Amino acid sequence: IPLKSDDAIRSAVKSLVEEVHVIDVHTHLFPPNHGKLMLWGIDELLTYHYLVAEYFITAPATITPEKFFALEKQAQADLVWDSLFIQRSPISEACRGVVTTLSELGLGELVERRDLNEVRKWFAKQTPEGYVDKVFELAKIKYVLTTNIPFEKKETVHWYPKAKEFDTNRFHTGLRVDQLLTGNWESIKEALDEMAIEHTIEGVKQLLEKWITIMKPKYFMTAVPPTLEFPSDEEMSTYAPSTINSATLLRRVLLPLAEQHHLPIAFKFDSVRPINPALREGGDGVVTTKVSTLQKLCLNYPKVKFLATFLARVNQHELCVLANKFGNLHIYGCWWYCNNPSIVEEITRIRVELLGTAFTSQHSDARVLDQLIYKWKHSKAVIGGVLQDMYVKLFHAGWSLTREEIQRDVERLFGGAYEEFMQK
Ligand code: FIX
Ligand code: ZN
Repeated sequence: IPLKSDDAIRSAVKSLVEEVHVIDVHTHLFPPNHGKLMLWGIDELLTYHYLVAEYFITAPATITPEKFFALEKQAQADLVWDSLFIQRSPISEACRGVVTTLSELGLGELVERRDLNEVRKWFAKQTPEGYVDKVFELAKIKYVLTTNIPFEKKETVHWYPKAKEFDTNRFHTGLRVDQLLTGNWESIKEALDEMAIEHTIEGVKQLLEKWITIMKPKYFMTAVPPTLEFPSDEEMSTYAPSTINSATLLRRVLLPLAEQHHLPIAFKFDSVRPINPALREGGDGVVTTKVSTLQKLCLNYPKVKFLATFLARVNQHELCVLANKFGNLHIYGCWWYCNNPSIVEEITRIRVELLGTAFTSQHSDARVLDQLIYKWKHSKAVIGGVLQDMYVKLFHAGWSLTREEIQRDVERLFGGAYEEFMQK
């Protein structure tokens, strides 16, 4: 039965978006059996690098980043809590996220009393396994994609020589290979040595093929350094086949592997790292790079599928135009400094207007499990609002709408379009 009024449409869209179970196409989460790599709980939430960077804007000169990072996690969290939640109101997006998370967990009363110690006691009673169930249920997550770096020893020990078993229905892996595009030969060499593979271009290919077999990733993922331009054929022909640099690792290793193994490459453009190294993970910045680098990849590698997200706000429009031209390109999420309601709203409007439902509206980028709760709640509120407007406009144009039709579209925007693209 068609929905008969603006109000009926708005309330249907609102509840369908709230209720949809999402596929989170990019996170930095780990399953419980990865030990300390799995981050969760109040102290991790408070020391998220977004909050640490915000803390340092106004931190006293006596607390340098060096001193801060030398403290125990709980002491770091105390400083952030006191500065950003007690001395001022937590109105930034990252701060509000902590508040939303605690409220959704049912700790509203403790938040009301600003009782950090009671909050800690509540978390101390949770188990990692039980907490994963709780968070996935609250945040309404079908499954998440994880970030798995074959060049990080602290990660690879969980996979090699013996792989740990974990819940692969809820944690899908992504093979993260930034070291190739940054030409970080030191860490590539270490990984080669670990598996006794020779230090050649062929060797790097072999290494990644081993990791594909071990990790069974759904895609390759890498950030694209701002200095990397798509190397021309002419440029490539000047390199001896054995030359190892980011251009050859891109064109002689990553792209051929993607094609041979039918693994899409998920790119992240426009980050620059670091602009203030003392802040560690929080020290990276944003820069506007050329969207045409991606256009060249899509054009020259029609058999490779690309997922892409851009960090610079000004690139979002150009990116949509690109996605409108290439069936081998799929846009995902509003990344990091774009994951703020004002920008999510703007980006989502442009995307729907140019692409309809052929994109993935958001990813969480959660590093701390609990963040799934607020990142999805906040994003859904904004994206749902935009969709309400879009469907009401369509209704006024003369198109009748049913709840089922809207549900089909919403499912696409929160994971279905990603799966369709992956299966293409
Ligand atoms: O490159 C990435 O995957 C980024 O998302 C992270 O490195 C970044 O630190 C982050 O957490 C942003 O949300
Ligand atoms: Zn990330």
